[in-house]
Amino acid sequence: MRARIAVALVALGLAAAPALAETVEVRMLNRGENGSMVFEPDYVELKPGDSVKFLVGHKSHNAASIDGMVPDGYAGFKGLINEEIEVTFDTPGFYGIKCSPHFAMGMVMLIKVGEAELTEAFRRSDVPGRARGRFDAIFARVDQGKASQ
Ligand SMILES: [Cu+2]
Repeated sequence: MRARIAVALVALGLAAAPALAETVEVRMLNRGENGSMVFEPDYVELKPGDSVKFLVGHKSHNAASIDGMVPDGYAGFKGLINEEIEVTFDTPGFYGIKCSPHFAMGMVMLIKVGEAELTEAFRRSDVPGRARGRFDAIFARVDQGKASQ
Protein backbone atom coordinates (compact mmCIF):
# COMPACT_ATOMS: atom_id res chain seq x y z
CA MET A 1 0.00 0.00 0.00
CA ARG A 2 2.73 2.42 0.99
CA ALA A 3 4.65 1.65 -2.20
CA ARG A 4 1.59 2.27 -4.32
CA ILE A 5 1.11 5.73 -2.80
CA ALA A 6 4.76 6.56 -3.44
CA VAL A 7 4.46 5.54 -7.08
CA ALA A 8 1.35 7.67 -7.47
CA LEU A 9 3.14 10.70 -5.99
CA VAL A 10 6.11 10.25 -8.32
CA ALA A 11 3.77 10.03 -11.30
CA LEU A 12 2.02 13.23 -10.21
CA GLY A 13 5.32 15.00 -9.79
CA LEU A 14 6.57 14.03 -13.23
CA ALA A 15 3.30 15.04 -14.84
CA ALA A 16 3.31 18.45 -13.14
CA ALA A 17 6.96 19.37 -13.60
CA PRO A 18 7.12 20.49 -17.25
CA ALA A 19 4.43 23.12 -16.73
CA LEU A 20 6.20 24.84 -13.85
CA ALA A 21 8.56 27.46 -15.24
CA GLU A 22 11.01 28.66 -12.63
CA THR A 23 12.79 31.95 -12.04
CA VAL A 24 16.36 31.90 -10.77
CA GLU A 25 17.75 35.01 -9.09
CA VAL A 26 21.25 36.21 -9.97
CA ARG A 27 22.81 39.14 -8.13
CA MET A 28 25.13 41.69 -9.73
CA LEU A 29 27.83 42.56 -7.20
CA ASN A 30 30.95 44.70 -6.74
CA ARG A 31 32.33 41.95 -4.56
CA GLY A 32 31.20 38.41 -3.96
CA GLU A 33 32.51 35.04 -2.87
CA ASN A 34 34.52 34.66 -6.10
CA GLY A 35 36.14 38.10 -6.10
CA SER A 36 35.24 41.53 -7.38
CA MET A 37 32.77 42.37 -10.15
CA VAL A 38 30.76 39.17 -10.21
CA PHE A 39 27.42 37.65 -10.98
CA GLU A 40 26.27 35.36 -8.18
CA PRO A 41 25.76 32.54 -8.97
CA ASP A 42 28.00 32.60 -12.05
CA TYR A 43 26.48 29.48 -13.58
CA VAL A 44 22.83 28.52 -13.86
CA GLU A 45 21.09 25.58 -15.50
CA LEU A 46 17.55 26.15 -16.74
CA LYS A 47 14.78 24.29 -18.45
CA PRO A 48 13.48 25.91 -21.65
CA GLY A 49 10.92 28.50 -20.56
CA ASP A 50 12.63 29.27 -17.24
CA SER A 51 13.78 32.79 -16.42
CA VAL A 52 16.67 34.54 -14.74
CA LYS A 53 16.00 37.66 -12.72
CA PHE A 54 19.07 39.88 -12.52
CA LEU A 55 19.05 41.72 -9.20
CA VAL A 56 20.92 44.91 -8.37
CA GLY A 57 23.07 43.76 -5.47
CA HIS A 58 25.35 46.76 -5.91
CA LYS A 59 24.92 49.74 -8.22
CA SER A 60 26.34 50.46 -11.69
CA HIS A 61 25.99 47.03 -13.25
CA ASN A 62 23.83 45.58 -16.00
CA ALA A 63 23.22 42.22 -17.62
CA ALA A 64 23.56 41.64 -21.36
CA SER A 65 24.05 38.66 -23.63
CA ILE A 66 27.47 38.38 -25.29
CA ASP A 67 27.44 38.46 -29.09
CA GLY A 68 28.71 35.14 -30.43
CA MET A 69 28.02 33.31 -27.16
CA VAL A 70 24.32 32.65 -27.70
CA PRO A 71 22.41 30.04 -29.74
CA ASP A 72 22.14 30.68 -33.48
CA GLY A 73 19.32 33.09 -34.27
CA TYR A 74 18.96 34.40 -30.71
CA ALA A 75 18.31 38.14 -30.80
CA GLY A 76 20.15 38.93 -27.55
CA PHE A 77 19.22 41.25 -24.71
CA LYS A 78 20.79 44.18 -22.91
CA GLY A 79 19.62 45.56 -19.61
CA LEU A 80 20.19 49.17 -18.61
CA ILE A 81 22.62 50.06 -15.83
CA ASN A 82 20.93 49.45 -12.45
CA GLU A 83 17.98 47.81 -14.18
CA GLU A 84 16.55 44.66 -12.65
CA ILE A 85 15.45 42.59 -15.60
CA GLU A 86 13.85 39.21 -15.88
CA VAL A 87 14.83 37.31 -19.00
CA THR A 88 13.08 34.15 -20.19
CA PHE A 89 15.18 31.59 -22.03
CA ASP A 90 13.25 29.37 -24.46
CA THR A 91 15.95 28.15 -26.82
CA PRO A 92 18.24 25.33 -25.63
CA GLY A 93 21.94 26.16 -25.61
CA PHE A 94 24.63 28.03 -23.71
CA TYR A 95 24.41 31.78 -23.13
CA GLY A 96 27.37 33.94 -22.16
CA ILE A 97 26.27 36.94 -20.08
CA LYS A 98 28.27 40.08 -19.31
CA CYS A 99 28.03 43.29 -17.40
CA SER A 100 28.77 45.81 -20.15
CA PRO A 101 30.95 48.29 -18.15
CA HIS A 102 32.85 45.51 -16.35
CA PHE A 103 33.28 42.95 -19.15
CA ALA A 104 37.02 43.68 -19.28
CA MET A 105 37.18 43.15 -15.50
CA GLY A 106 35.77 39.66 -15.95
CA MET A 107 32.17 40.27 -14.91
CA VAL A 108 30.55 37.38 -16.80
CA MET A 109 28.41 34.34 -16.18
CA LEU A 110 27.13 31.32 -18.07
CA ILE A 111 23.60 29.99 -18.50
CA LYS A 112 22.74 26.54 -19.82
CA VAL A 113 19.23 25.97 -21.14
CA GLY A 114 17.98 22.45 -21.69
CA GLU A 115 20.22 19.91 -23.40
CA ALA A 116 23.29 21.64 -24.81
CA GLU A 117 26.82 20.86 -25.87
CA LEU A 118 29.71 23.07 -24.79
CA THR A 119 31.46 23.27 -28.16
CA GLU A 120 35.10 24.11 -28.80
CA ALA A 121 33.99 27.16 -30.79
CA PHE A 122 31.98 28.42 -27.83
CA ARG A 123 34.89 27.83 -25.44
CA ARG A 124 37.21 29.79 -27.71
CA SER A 125 34.88 32.80 -28.02
CA ASP A 126 36.77 36.06 -28.22
CA VAL A 127 36.43 37.74 -24.80
CA PRO A 128 38.70 39.98 -22.70
CA GLY A 129 41.45 38.26 -20.72
CA ARG A 130 39.85 38.41 -17.30
CA ALA A 131 36.52 37.24 -18.71
CA ARG A 132 38.46 34.40 -20.38
CA GLY A 133 39.78 33.28 -16.99
CA ARG A 134 36.33 33.36 -15.39
CA PHE A 135 34.75 31.47 -18.29
CA ASP A 136 37.50 28.85 -18.31
CA ALA A 137 36.90 28.25 -14.59
CA ILE A 138 33.15 27.88 -15.20
CA PHE A 139 33.73 25.56 -18.19
CA ALA A 140 35.94 23.37 -15.99
CA ARG A 141 33.11 23.07 -13.47
CA VAL A 142 30.64 22.25 -16.24
CA ASP A 143 33.02 19.54 -17.50
CA GLN A 144 33.28 18.09 -14.01
CA GLY A 145 29.51 18.02 -13.75
CA LYS A 146 29.46 19.98 -10.51
CA ALA A 147 28.43 23.25 -11.97
CA SER A 148 24.85 23.36 -10.79
CA GLN A 149 24.35 26.39 -8.63
CU1 LIG B 1 29.34 45.40 -13.56
